[in-house]
Amino acid sequence: MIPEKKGMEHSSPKLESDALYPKIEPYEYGWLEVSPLHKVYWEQCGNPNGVPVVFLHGGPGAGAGPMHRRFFDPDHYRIIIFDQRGAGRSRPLGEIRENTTPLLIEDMERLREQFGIERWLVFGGSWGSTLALAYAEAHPQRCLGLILRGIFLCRPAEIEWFLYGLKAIFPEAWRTFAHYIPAEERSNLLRAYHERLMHPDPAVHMPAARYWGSYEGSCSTLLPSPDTVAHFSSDPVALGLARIEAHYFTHDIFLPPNSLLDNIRRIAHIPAVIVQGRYDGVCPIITADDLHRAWPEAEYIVVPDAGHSAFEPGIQKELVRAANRFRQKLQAAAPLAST
Ligand code: STX
Repeated sequence: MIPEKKGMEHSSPKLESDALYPKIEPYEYGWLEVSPLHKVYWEQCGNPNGVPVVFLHGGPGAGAGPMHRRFFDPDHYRIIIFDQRGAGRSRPLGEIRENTTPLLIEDMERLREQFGIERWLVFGGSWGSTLALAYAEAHPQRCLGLILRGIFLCRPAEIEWFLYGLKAIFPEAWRTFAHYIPAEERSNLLRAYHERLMHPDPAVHMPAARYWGSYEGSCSTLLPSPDTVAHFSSDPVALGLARIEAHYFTHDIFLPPNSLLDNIRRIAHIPAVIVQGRYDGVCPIITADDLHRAWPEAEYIVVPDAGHSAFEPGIQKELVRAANRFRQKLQAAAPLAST
């Protein structure tokens, strides 16, 4: 019953691919002055009349990049990517004043209003999933759907895991990270790093930032990835990532304890997909499992052979598939969602 290949060549429907979309350039970009201090970089790619999707990067402080444009069908989506306060191309880089979760949520609302968008699909991994949940719970009526990856709720136990627990899986990377700090300060790595990272002298803050970025990069993939480590320990990326993470972790992300799970019913009706790597070291699957149990309405996809990064092969594939599946859903929901 196998059809003849010859006859199939012209008649078979185009097979849906789950690969990343080709490289694209923004059709528009700029900086939004969200306060006298902060300018937030934003860009728009894809179809200006398409269904809006906003991409939330990780960290906090990791910044976005050209690869993040490629999860979304550019014919269907109007892709909005921005660097959160103090991260990536936003200025000043690594600035922690006026930098809190509620302010990031306000920035998203300003961007949405500036672009005349009524509702958008929200896509975020890791810290991006944290911010996506916080945003959606504050503004559920603005969300067409949610695609979340490598779930991070930033609860004290998760921060403790990131700073100490990961030693069980990545002891070599952890030793390099921890032993940068003198033994007598090692019982509070967050405080020791925070102190150094916020020091005004680059000779003090830059080495600390490189160690922090290298540690996080080393623990982000299932298989060793020197490119990932090099990227996250390179000076500008490391400084934004390390400073802003240390700032947010020191303040328990500026939200009441457990508020993301406590308020989950506010968004239970929003169509959502959760993608989680079984062997995610940075954001262990127990957190995604907690979220899934609190929110059984959301589709939950565990990738059995993946770590943390969005570009782990199995994760990347599921994210593209999720964004592709939302095309049908959102066509009906928002045929001309943008102005
Ligand atoms: N940080 C969680 C987070 O958002 C504790 C994150 N973890 N790794 C990353 O982001 C990068 C791979 C983007 C560095």
